Amino acid sequence: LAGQKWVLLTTAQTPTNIAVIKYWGKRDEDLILPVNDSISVTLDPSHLCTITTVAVSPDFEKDRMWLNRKEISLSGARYQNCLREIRSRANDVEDKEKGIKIAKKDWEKLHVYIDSYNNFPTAAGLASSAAGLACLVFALANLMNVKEDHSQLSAIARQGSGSACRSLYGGFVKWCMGKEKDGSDSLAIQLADEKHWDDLVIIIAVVSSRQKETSSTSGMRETVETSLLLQHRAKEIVPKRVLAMEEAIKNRDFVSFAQLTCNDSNQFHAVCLDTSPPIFYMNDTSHRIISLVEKWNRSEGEPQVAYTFDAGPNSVLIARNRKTAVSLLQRLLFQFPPNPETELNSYVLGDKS
Ligand code: 2P0
Repeated sequence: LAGQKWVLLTTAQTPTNIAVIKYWGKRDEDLILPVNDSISVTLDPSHLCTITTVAVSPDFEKDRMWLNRKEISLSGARYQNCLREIRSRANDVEDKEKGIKIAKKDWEKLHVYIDSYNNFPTAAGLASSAAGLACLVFALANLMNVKEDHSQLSAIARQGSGSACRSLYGGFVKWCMGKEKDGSDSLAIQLADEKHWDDLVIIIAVVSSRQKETSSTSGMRETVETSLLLQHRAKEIVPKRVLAMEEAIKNRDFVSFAQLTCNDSNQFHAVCLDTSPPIFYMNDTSHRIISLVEKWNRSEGEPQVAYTFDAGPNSVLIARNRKTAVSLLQRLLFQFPPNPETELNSYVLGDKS
């Protein structure tokens, strides 16, 4: 950025989120409106996250973006929608130290540079778009002095990627599907903050860091078009499950939380299998991890660990406390001894030591 008249910049860091009641299927593709509510847990921001710096300068001739140090196109509708929505809410900005003054009306003419970096594999089913788009919207909102609250910003992030709306908050978050045609009430709310249930330990077993074959966007489009099971899930199953999950979170009821989380993950993958042609996100290693957890939970008489899998084979394991997490790691390492052939690595999240 050397040689510019002036540059104003800001940096934001946003964690990814993992759904425990899944979003899968849109009722409006352009506005990104889902067919059901979803609930997620936001990870500790010091682990899997996106870091985004946004800069503005009168010398920038067009908007540009770099993702993981490579320039990417901003011409897609999703980026354009987020940029337009944030710009339309921009306010006066003044940096007295640098002697910079930007009037509200000037934002329409000024261009931005965006530098975004994921500290984890992109598009490998670890919700990179969730952290990425939430971070982009949050950073731009800070730069442009947007006054909207987190829920209103979440409705903008949603237009970049559905799951991104849930990354604007920490703790447990619900994306309310909303009823309005314009999507104004399809936004995220916080159910409980990050301190509410801090016994939980999340372990992500990276089964493969390869990019997935079917993107979430095209996968869910095919599911909406072909799966009858999805309609039953969205209308009959998820509304009841969301209420039960809200209750489990409120009461820190791990038994119910784990059962609902595992059931919902399995139903999401059943819906993928019910798609024509079928979509397979999990692999043999994923299935072995499910068996390991199911057998252990049954032998203990009640769940110790919950598992959930997104649009990829990597497992997210939620242990009820640190002691259980240690035991889980031992079991995983015993069954999948680290060697290049198994491809299984573990990251321990939520470790405060
Ligand atoms: C979720 N997933 O609730 C579900 C579970 C994957 C499986 O949200 O098209 O990347 O950008 O709205 O948000 C992945 O979908 O899709 C996702 P778009 P997105 O986390």
